[in-house]
Amino acid sequence: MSKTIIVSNRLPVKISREDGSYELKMSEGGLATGLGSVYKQGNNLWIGWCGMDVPKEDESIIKDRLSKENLAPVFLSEEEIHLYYEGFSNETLWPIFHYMSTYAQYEQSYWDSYQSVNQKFKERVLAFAEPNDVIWIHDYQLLLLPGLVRQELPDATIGFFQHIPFPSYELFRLIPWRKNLLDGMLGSDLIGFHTFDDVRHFTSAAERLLPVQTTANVIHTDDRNITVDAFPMGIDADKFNSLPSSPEVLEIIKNYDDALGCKKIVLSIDRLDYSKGITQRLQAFEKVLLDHPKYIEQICLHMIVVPSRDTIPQYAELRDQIDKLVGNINARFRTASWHPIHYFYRSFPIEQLSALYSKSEICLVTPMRDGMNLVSKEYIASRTNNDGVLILSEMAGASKELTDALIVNPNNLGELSDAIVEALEMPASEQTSRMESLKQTVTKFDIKHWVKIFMDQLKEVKETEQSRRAR
Ligand code: GDG
Repeated sequence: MSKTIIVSNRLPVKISREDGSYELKMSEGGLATGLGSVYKQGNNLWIGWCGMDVPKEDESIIKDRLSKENLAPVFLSEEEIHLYYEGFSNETLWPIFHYMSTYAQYEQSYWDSYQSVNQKFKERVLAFAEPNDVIWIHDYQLLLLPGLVRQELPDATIGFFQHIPFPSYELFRLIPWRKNLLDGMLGSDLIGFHTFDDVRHFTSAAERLLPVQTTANVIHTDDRNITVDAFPMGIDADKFNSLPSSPEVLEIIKNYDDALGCKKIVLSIDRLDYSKGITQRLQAFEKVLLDHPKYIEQICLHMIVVPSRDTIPQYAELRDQIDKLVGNINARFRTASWHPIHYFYRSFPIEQLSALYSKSEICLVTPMRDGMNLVSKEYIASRTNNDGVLILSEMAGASKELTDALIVNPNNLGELSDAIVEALEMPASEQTSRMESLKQTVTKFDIKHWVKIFMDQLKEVKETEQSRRAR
């Protein structure tokens, strides 16, 4: 019987070492939840890096522990993490794919390691895969993997989904190894992105750089057809909708009522990343206080920045910039009983996030570029009274679906601060009509729907391709 294999850079599990033994904690993230219905069944499995440097002699312990959960680890050395993950994935592909080309490094050693780690993943896939299996590969760390697997298993069904944007050709062409990356991706039968713009950029790059033809969203190589399509990812909307009424979250909300000390809360939640527009958001908030002093002692920005990639110089620099901006704004505007920005550089349990989503009158999501942005959807799903206002950057994939948010260009400081004021003043009836329509979208197109439509289309394109070949 055929099985499904999910492959991603990281496994949906956190492993920690305590007193000489290993502890596993399953991830509660959206992708892990959505794909749980797939990888936990029967012989299906999920292959990925286990998230830590494991001593050789302990590898078999980890393998055995994980195999009980249908997980298969790939072991990466510290050097591989540095060159393949921090290096090529996050210092070459990430900035280019997010239109920050001046941040990109083109290091031969990064590329060499990216190739060899993708080979390593291939070996792991081949250790489990059989000819009729369905293999679903995720994201920009593994762009070469579909092609590598295809060479060994020509009949395998291979899907690939990229969670970050695909840039326009003029950006993508900057990468010295651009053709190899496209060749790798074209090993798939179905390639998915969050938006049609990404689909368009990808097919255009393939047409310009490779000897392929395209008809609509199908790319024809000499011997195969590859379908490219948009699959906007959703969230576990039921979970975010029911969390605010759970006893744990109600307790946190009760404590917040006394502690937050401002009439209206503007919420901001991101990983530390220059693509997320955090400094622009701070400047816009400052402009609101400057231009509209009536909001002093009335509003506050509750800002969570989750530590991420801070060994990479640009991330460390960004952290310093944020510290400085927050310090300046708080020093400039604070009063004896109030300060405008509550800034946290750490991550919180999901119950705490849920409490903040339900307490905050406004959610400010202003990335310079974002594949989708799930925070915007989680905020909507958490608004059980159908009030609150989402301010959303037009550069986030989510803006294509969430058209009833206040949509802004994050580079336009004036527009951003006007949107904050508009949100602060928005009548309750308008909030409700916008939020009801947003909620319909987020509830209908949730994570389960996303997994289903991708898997269904993968099956369909494979069947079409097989019957074409049989003719
Ligand atoms: C990539 C793409 C695309 C945040 N703080 C905490 C916490 N979070 C969770 C949120 C949300 C997730 O992290 C962030 O998701 P995003 O979509 O906003 O961003 P990326 O991490 O950059 O994800 C992105 C996504 O892939 C999916 O395809 O949307 O465009 O860049 O779920 O809730 N979770 C917890 N504590 C925190 O403090 N537990």
